[in-house]
Amino acid sequence: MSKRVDWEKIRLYVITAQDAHPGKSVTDVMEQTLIGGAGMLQLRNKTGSRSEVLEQARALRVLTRRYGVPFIVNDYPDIALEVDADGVHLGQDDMSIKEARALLGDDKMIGISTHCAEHAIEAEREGADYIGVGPVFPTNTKPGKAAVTTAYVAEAASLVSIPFVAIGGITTDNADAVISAGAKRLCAVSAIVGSEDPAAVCRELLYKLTAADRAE
Ligand code: TZP
Ligand code: MG
Repeated sequence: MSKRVDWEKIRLYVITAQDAHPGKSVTDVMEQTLIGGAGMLQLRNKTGSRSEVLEQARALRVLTRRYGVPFIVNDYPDIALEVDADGVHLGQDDMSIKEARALLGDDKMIGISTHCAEHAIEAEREGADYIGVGPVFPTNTKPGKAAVTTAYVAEAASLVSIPFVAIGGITTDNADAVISAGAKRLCAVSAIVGSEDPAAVCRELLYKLTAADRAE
């Protein structure tokens, strides 16, 4: 697998959380999301050592290959390369897309978090393969970050032609509003991996996305 991924199949992008289920490995929790239909996974570990992140990345690479879905590593392009992940996810304060492209080559995906129209336009111009659009709603996963609201989702839908995923505080209760604003793809952490039944939450979110397709 490489950046030649089939975005039609990627509607739900799920990101890891550490310690969401004490006693269960991140890999076990993420397998539940794949059983529920997640189309792409990201390892995001802001607290662990490099060796812990590498170990989790290796395990998630094996898992995602088994399910045939793309796997992205947040923050560590070197680990993305080492485990042959499908790409890396950057924040606005990380290395530039150009620098990441020089490290990763043309075959890997580069995604970047964006928080306003200017970020989205720049990301597309610089060659990002996809963007995150958010946080749509306030979220404890990114505390202190102002919510961009569904207004930015609607703006992104009309501004960029690369795929975008709406992210930030998205739950089964508010997903319809995000989809109505123009999101074809959703991304979530806590609503999915913090749930007692991650597979069921994935199915519900995917049902909402495909119901919106049918209504088009
Ligand atoms: N980037 C923008 S919002 C966010 C990230 C990583 C956090 C999303 O987590 P949650 O728990 O789905 O709100
Ligand atoms: Mg980062």
